Amino acid sequence: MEQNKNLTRLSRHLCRVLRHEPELIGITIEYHGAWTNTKDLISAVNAGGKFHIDMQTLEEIVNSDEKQRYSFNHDKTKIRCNQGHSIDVDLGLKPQEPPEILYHGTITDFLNSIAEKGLLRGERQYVHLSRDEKTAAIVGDRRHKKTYILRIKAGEMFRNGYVFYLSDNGVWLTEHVPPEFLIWSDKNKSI
Ligand code: HQG
Repeated sequence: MEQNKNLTRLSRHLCRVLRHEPELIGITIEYHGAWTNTKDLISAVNAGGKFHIDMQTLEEIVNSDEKQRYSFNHDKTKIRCNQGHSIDVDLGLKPQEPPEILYHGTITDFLNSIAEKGLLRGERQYVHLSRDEKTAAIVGDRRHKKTYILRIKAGEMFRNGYVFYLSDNGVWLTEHVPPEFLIWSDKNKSI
């Protein structure tokens, strides 16, 4: 149990430096592919003093992550987060046709603003959309407030020229969802 908690803390730290703040531990993220050198990452994490990691632990985190947040390259000399970046990187994802409907889990506090402006990417490179309601609910629930699930007319957006990508771990990404492509159920009904 304690071991799991440590791995979760370590994994959060890895997400933070690989997606948002590489400068925190002095690593560099390649623009193309968002890769960082695995050995450099391990040394930099350990030099930070707060966490200890070795290759075996890193492999355990990559393999056991419930959202498959990380990938190694073919020979494990490089590692990256599959999505979620706020730093400027090109994951090299190819545009894809999305399913007709996608889902977005959020909280009721944000609904007025979303109704007005649509879904904005905020700090991240893309708006994150889920392929099913269950996954969207998990995304919304992590804020521990009243969750709301929006449906997105992704097929219609696609036919209107909006570009979608599918990350290696199954998250649909697009730059902006304008309000006209949102499907609302009862706004006051939480799930
Ligand atoms: C909301 C986690 C007001 C949006 C998750 C969301 C996901 C607006 C928040 C991944 C808005 C941004 C991404 C508008 C959007 N007005 N609020 N116009 N448009 N929002 O964290 O989708 O664990 O950047 O609804 O599981 O919550 O990190 O995006 O609530 O997969 O791997 O602004 O992050 O994955 O929050 O989560 P986020 P998200 P990881």
